[in-house]
Amino acid sequence: MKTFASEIAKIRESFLQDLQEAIRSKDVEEIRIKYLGKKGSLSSLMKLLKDAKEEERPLFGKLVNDLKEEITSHIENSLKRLSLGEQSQKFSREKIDVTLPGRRAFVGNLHPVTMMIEELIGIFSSMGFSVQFGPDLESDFYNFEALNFSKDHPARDMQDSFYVSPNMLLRTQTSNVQVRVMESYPPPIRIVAPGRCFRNENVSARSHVLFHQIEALYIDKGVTFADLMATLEEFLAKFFKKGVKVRFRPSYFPFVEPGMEVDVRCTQCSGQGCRLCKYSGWLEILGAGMVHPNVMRAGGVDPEIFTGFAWGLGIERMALLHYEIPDIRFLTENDMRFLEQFKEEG
Ligand code: 2U9
Repeated sequence: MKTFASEIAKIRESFLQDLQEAIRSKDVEEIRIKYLGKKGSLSSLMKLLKDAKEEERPLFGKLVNDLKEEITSHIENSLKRLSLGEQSQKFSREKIDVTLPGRRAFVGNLHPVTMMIEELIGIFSSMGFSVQFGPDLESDFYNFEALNFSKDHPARDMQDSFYVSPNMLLRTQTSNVQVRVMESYPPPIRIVAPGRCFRNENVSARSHVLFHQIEALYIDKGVTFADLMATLEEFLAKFFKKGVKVRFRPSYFPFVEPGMEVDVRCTQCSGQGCRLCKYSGWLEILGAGMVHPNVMRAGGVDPEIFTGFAWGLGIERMALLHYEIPDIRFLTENDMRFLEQFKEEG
């Protein structure tokens, strides 16, 4: 009896001592485990109880229970007290200063190639052209055959185009879109087709394996070369601002006849000769021509009834000229220091 009662007193004393030293609610939790836990001091007392004499057991049991109640109530009180203090400390630490200016959210901007495409689409939609898209992966028919490329044309070579199978390749120009539109809709057709194109070239400051084009097609009864020249002059005046001088040079493309290349007077030196125009005084802007009768037939349009014009333009080339970018590779490297320069004000 004596040893059991003194054991209880010892535990009680050590508990009160421990509790006095507790600073945080975490400490109190540890104390709870130490005394009331499965392997705690009170559990060991219960084991002693088993060895006690029969007549002493009820009294011992009561003593253990009383101690357990006392410990529990002490622990609850300390936890309440400490966690209140901890909470108010946390609140004062996390105080929000509502008068501070807000943090700016990250705002991105359009890619210069996208801005260029949108500007060109804007001009052509104001002239009555609608926008059409087509697949990047295309069959030999839509990429070459329908466009009057001869069987032995060098562009068809494995070395110049990216083939994924003998009959399928990454398109080398967006003309596949126009052929598909000619097949699906009767004239009049007045569309522009922007999109990605791929050519197996050596990458340099001026050319890349991935680039973008925008091509146009206008087919109706009585469309003439004069219509083509007037449309291009109007477009170039809108794009390069009024008064720009335009030059037409005869050229050859398999899908048009006759074909030409179109230059504007150098925007930097007005024709004096500078690095931008390679001292020629002119900037080569696009290629154009009257749609070849073979191409009309391949698209299911009768060239005896309808005529049409088409042109094509490299977007990256326009972006380099327009934004004075020295190297085409900047456009695909995703360097934020480069891209952020195209952020608009505001
Ligand atoms: C159809 C019929 C004719 C589109 C044309 C060009 C001339 C041209 C180049 C410009 C720079 C390609 O990106 S570039 O290297 N394009 O010179 N494109 S006529 O003629 C077509 C298109 C579709 C059905």
